Amino acid sequence: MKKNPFLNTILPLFIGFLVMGLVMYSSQNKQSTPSIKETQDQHDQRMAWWRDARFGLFIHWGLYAIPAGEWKEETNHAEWILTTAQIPVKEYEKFAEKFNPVKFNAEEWVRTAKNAGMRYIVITSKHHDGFCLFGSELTEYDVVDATPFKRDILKELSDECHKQGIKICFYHSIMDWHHPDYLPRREWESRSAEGAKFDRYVKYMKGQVKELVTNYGKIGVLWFDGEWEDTWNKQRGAELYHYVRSLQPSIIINNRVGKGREGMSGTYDPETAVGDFGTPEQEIPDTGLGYDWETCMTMNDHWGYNKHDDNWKSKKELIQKLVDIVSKGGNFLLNVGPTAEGLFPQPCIERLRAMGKWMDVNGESIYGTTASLFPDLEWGRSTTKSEKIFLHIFEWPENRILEVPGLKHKAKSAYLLENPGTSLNIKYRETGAEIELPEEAPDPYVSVIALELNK
Ligand code: H79
Repeated sequence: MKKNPFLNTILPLFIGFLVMGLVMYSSQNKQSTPSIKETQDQHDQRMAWWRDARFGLFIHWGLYAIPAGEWKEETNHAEWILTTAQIPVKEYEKFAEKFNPVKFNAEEWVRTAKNAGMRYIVITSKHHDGFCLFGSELTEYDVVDATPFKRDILKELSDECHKQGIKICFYHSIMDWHHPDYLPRREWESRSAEGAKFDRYVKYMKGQVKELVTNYGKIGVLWFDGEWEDTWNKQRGAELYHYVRSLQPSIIINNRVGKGREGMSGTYDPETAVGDFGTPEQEIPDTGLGYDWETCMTMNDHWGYNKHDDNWKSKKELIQKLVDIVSKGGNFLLNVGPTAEGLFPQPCIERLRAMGKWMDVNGESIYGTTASLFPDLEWGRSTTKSEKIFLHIFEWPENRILEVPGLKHKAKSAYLLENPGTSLNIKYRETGAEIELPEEAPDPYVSVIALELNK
């Protein structure tokens, strides 16, 4: 029989290389971390509640609420005060003796978030200052051991979240200015770094993360931060990501767990870096990013409570930011910095109330929607959900004609979301549609039109 060189030589060689390649690939994987594999379907299922939610509450709370932004002559500090005011760790620790937020009421906080239309809460379990808002067995520097308050704040808040049906999520800082094994030291400090072992710090942090994901029921998101110092690296990030997933497989983790974040824009390459979503900070990208992302933002100019900061964004700005973000396929994580007494500042409460009122009427155009089908709408934004298109009008056209360039698909009906009984007239032109509007914008912030499509 004639020899077939393909079957006799090339194919076995090819298979040999393939097997070798696979063995090398899997052993490489083993060397770094046991990775959690999931199909696209499984991934989509894991992300489903978060994509549906679109709107969450960020809470920055810790010892820094006590100085409330003030140190000596300066009034511009907040959660960074240990570093920005160069307060020695021993001195900063003394705030713990004064931390007694007797007005803290988990039921009220959760209700306020829910009434605002928020579907998840992300609270600082530990910020860069190293102080923990939960009872940790691994340190005394926490609310239970070091403060007169003694109550486990995360326990009360997570219990209440589970009760009221809203997701509880934790922000946990990788950077830690308090732990003796964390490196590097701040340049200005006098604490010696002798004997410090970063690996021991990582063990501590992982231990705490284990407490967070095992003692407080089901956690929605672990939101890491402070990953930018040189001691943190790609491998440590990948290990931490997979470790957390191994403890709670369905948990969602932000991209700051690793080293993939590209500055404050929060963008990254989800194909090569760990993390489930991008994290633009204090900014909204110009367009969607092609993967999951969440803009986090302050209501004034500080994350932690600053009693001098009155630079509040208006209700209109906040509602328009929410709409802008959702129209680009992102989530909005809006921050509140509670006082040392345990209260949300009054301006926050007023803004959350206004957002909730708007969401009560227009939430359908936010929850579970996907990004705009139109590249550019000069009067506002748009979102889509199954057979509906929502048009968010920021500027009510004076001629009462809303131009929707590119809309050619005939709609079954068009109505104001706040009054589904209305029926708006649509004219179709070569370039798109024109919708006839009533004289007055029905909403002072953003009025929404729903188009039902004939599918
Ligand atoms: O937790 C919030 C911030 O504390 C944290 N991320 C959000 C979610 C954050 N860490 N770093 N940064 C934000 C950017 C760094 C800003 C700084 Fe500064 C400029 C640090 C020191 C100078 C801002 C201004 C903080 C202190 C002064």
